[in-house]
Amino acid sequence: MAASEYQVTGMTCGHCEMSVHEEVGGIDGVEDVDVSAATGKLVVTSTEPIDDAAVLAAVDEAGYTAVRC
Ligand SMILES: [Cu+2]
Repeated sequence: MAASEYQVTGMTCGHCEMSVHEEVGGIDGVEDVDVSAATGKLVVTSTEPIDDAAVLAAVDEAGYTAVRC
């Protein structure tokens, strides 16, 4: 199990959290997604170390911008 942390900008509410959760949760190997619009914190738990580029692309797909912490 591996956990990676990211900082997301642009989220304002629960719907934003859900969009990010859905997109990131769709990545292969992702077990759990913890995302907070209040702090912008995104923690991705995965079976294997996750590809940062895949997470950043998924967040971008949801309409937000993320950087690896
Ligand atoms: Cu929102």
